[in-house]
Amino acid sequence: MTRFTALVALVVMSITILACSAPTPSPVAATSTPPPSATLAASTRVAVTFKDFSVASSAPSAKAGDVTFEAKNDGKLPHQLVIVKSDLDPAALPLHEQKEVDESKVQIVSRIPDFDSAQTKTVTAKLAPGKYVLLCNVPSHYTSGMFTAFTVN
Ligand SMILES: [Cu+2]
Repeated sequence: MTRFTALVALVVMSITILACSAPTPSPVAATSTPPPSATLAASTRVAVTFKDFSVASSAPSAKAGDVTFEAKNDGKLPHQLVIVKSDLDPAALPLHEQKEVDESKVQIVSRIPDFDSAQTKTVTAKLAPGKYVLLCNVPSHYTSGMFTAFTVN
């Protein structure tokens, strides 16, 4: 009983000493989870809205560098975001079997695979100046109008 009490006292003392000598936890928490403002400052953010069947971006262009695309599926069907670098007319990219963009014939910079209705997904890509097309390459979606032009300056 007395040994147990002594042990408890020792444990309590140790915890107190540890708590006093330990560095304050707030700077650690701050470095492990940067505030949202730091993320915003680090890269340009562009919202891209997907519907059945259209793609619309919140801005027509961005500055060269890291660009974060926040893709929101406001449609009923699953969609995807494919970022293509191309000087071609956005409506005239080479097709595979008249249904989808032939991905072997265009320069794909980055993509978000199929994401469901009501989901929002993000991808960050380092973009060089030039002309781009943001499109959905689910079969027949591009030919149904799911693309929009995007310029990087
Ligand atoms: Cu689609």
